[in-house]
Amino acid sequence: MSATPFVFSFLILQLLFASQPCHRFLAAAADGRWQLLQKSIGVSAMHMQLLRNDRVVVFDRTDFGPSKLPLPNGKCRNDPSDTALKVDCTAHSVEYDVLTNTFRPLMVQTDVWCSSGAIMPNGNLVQTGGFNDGERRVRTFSPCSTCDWQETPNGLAAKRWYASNHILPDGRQIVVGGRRQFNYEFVPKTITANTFSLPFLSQTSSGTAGWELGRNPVLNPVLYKPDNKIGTRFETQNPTTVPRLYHSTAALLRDGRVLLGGSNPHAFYNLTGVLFPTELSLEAFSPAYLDTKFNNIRPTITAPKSMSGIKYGTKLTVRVVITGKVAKNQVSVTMVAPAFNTHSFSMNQRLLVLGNDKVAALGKATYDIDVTTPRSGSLAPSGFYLLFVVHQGIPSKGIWVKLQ
Ligand SMILES: [Cu+2]
Repeated sequence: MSATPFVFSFLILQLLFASQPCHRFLAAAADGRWQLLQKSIGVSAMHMQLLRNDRVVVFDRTDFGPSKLPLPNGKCRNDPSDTALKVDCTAHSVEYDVLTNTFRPLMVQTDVWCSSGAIMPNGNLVQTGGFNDGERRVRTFSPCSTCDWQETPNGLAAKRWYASNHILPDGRQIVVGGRRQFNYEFVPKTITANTFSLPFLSQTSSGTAGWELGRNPVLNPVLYKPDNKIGTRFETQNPTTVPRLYHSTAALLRDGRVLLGGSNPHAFYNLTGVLFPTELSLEAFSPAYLDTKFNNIRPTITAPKSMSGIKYGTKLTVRVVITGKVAKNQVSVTMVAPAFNTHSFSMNQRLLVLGNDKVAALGKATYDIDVTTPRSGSLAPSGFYLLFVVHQGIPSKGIWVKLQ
């Protein structure tokens, strides 16, 4: 299921803008750039998870009728309990490859609608719950180019639709709540009782952000700059042309771009005749910090190599190349956990700013940055992180590291 290569689609976009000189994207006043990566991946990106191989698992729901992407090799899902289609030969999940801008269909067996998940210490996505026949499922996706979903029936002790997950210091996930579930549990299950009451969890009493009631979508991203003076910390970026409503997602990629998908899905992939149609496209947003005018102060990490293992509470030397003038007191090393995205927010978020011990120049443009890795699993559970070097607010491309 390969599609337009990245470079090609980017050129198309540039041409499109060039032919519309009055297009507001060209406004000099604001920053940030949008790329349409895929016009349609066939499913709506209601949930997204970046994996350690720079591929993103995307899924929507099975009770929506046929998607716009057939399953390969005549595969079909036979599901007598599905509320829309008992036999469905289309995909409701895809794997999107960031590096090649291609995607392939994946097969979920049960309804994953409005579900939750997190990356485990071994790098596998463990996703939980959903709707109808999917509400007690635990599903695993391990990163490999031919892998597909593995499902465990009754993997959850309680039915969970709209739960929230977070990784714990010991590497388990806590799965909290879900519709009418005022309790939490752990994945993998413990031998003893696995649901614990949490009575203060409650639902909103009124109001809704999605479906036919959503209005006034926000098209401009906002960059938050925590070190700026109060009153100047939010920087508005250039707008997209694609409204992304309630069921939309955004994931930080290793190269610093943000992948966006999903919106307001309508039953049966209804793409016309509604205010905000089901959105099957994927876009990339390049915030102002990726502008080429910052390339002379942008670090390039040359060591360690991506996928290196790092240990707790030790000195780590990160080598970078910065061609321009370096402000040694404005260099930091960060680690970002790949979050699980759904409903316009990310669960299992974690951003670590490592203690910067020393920046030493080695020749003309090469620098060694000594930092201390996180002290324990309480600060950073074991697993895969994106490590970035940030200089004067401008990030390098990330590398994957495995903290253990
Ligand atoms: Cu939802």
